[in-house]
Amino acid sequence: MMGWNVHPPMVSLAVAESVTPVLPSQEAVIPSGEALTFAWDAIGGETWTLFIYQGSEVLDDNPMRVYEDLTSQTLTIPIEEALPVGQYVWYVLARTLAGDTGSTHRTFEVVRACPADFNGDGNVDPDDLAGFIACYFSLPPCPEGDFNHDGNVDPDDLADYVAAHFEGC
Ligand SMILES: [Ca+2]
Ligand SMILES: [Ca+2]
Repeated sequence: MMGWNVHPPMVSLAVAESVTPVLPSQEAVIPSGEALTFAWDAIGGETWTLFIYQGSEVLDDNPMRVYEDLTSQTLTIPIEEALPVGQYVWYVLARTLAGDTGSTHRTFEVVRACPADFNGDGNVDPDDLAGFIACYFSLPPCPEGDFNHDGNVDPDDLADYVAAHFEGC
């Protein structure tokens, strides 16, 4: 008599061995308004969840974006959903029925595609100059006042912004 040929269900019983961020690279600088592609390597895993946090630290309760149930090891955020200018940290969870495996955390920064467009409205006009000056002279200066990204807000930033402003984009 022929036996029943019973196939077990296709279920992974092991957690993923590893998941490793690939793109964007650590501390990548991405111009605003561009599609942004994330990619990761994984050993094991069935689906992936991508977490993106604003700032430079993972605050577990408060991701800015969560992309769940991804079935490939890449995700592109389209231009229409582009992230605003700022610092971000991200990681990926590789998920199986047996549990989750998290990647290391990576940071990246979204910067203005046109630095002189200080208010990000697509034009360089006097509003941008006024906005930069207000930022520069506020106490304490707002972080965007560090126009040359050297960690300080000082007269070099004002000079660099004014030069960029009159150069335009
Ligand atoms: Ca503007
Ligand atoms: Ca500076």
